[in-house]
Amino acid sequence: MIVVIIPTYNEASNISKVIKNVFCLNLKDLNILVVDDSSPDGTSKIVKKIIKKNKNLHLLINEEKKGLGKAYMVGMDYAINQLNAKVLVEMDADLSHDTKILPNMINYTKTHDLILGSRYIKGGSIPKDWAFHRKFVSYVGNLVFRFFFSWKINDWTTGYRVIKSKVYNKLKLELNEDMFLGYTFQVGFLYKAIKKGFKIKEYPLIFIDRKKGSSKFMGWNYIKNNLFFILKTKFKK
Ligand SMILES: Nc1nc2c(ncn2[C@@H]2O[C@H](COP(=O)(O)OP(=O)(O)OP(=O)(O)O)[C@@H](O)[C@H]2O)c(=O)[nH]1
Ligand SMILES: [Mg+2]
Repeated sequence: MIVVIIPTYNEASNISKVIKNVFCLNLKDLNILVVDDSSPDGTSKIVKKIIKKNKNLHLLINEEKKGLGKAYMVGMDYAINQLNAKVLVEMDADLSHDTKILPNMINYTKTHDLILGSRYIKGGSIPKDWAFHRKFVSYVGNLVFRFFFSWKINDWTTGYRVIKSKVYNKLKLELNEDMFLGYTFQVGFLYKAIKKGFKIKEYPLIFIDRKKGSSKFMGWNYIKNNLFFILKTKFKK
């Protein structure tokens, strides 16, 4: 079973379309799990309506907004324990992640444990019309992670990933810290997967900027949390 996990916070304008795009791929044994943090815009109501017509769609609602990492951890536990997932997919709800490349990414699970949709390899890209500060944070952030952790990975912060369940099972106890509740989850997960020797592949991703809904990306918080993670990892005794 493959479970595509889509974390949502106020994605009412995008959620139906992303669900449709994934199911249109007609992949065998594929379910979608939406993990919503009680979005005030009613995202979960829309998902509940679609569930009535589609038994391959599931919804988890967190009472509180505890961040992206927490949503993924809750979702991955549910996907593995309740839906018997062998492969997990991380995908944003805002249509930034091209679903058409998903079958090729999943195909690489034959030879790899973790497949990253990568914006910083040949064939991949970040949006041309991104504001300067977004480009700067993304590009320089990735350089910093490469410098401190590994030059072998080009896109450390991508949120489009195919992950064998065994990778999450191996890492989850180490990720159960406050530090990983937010966006730092992505970098922390990857760092720990490399350290454990899992096989990683990067696949080109042309990242499309969101057209609807608003970004939850908080620049300063993101930088602060990631710097804290680097310091803690690199300079602890
Ligand atoms: N459940 C949950 N989902 C979240 C939370 N924060 C963000 N998300 C979802 O995580 C995904 C990525 O968030 P975005 O706001 O698109 O962040 P981003 O892609 O880095 O930023 P943009 O490019 O500006 O969209 C989206 O599907 C969000 O709805 C959260 O606290 N809880
Ligand atoms: Mg986004």
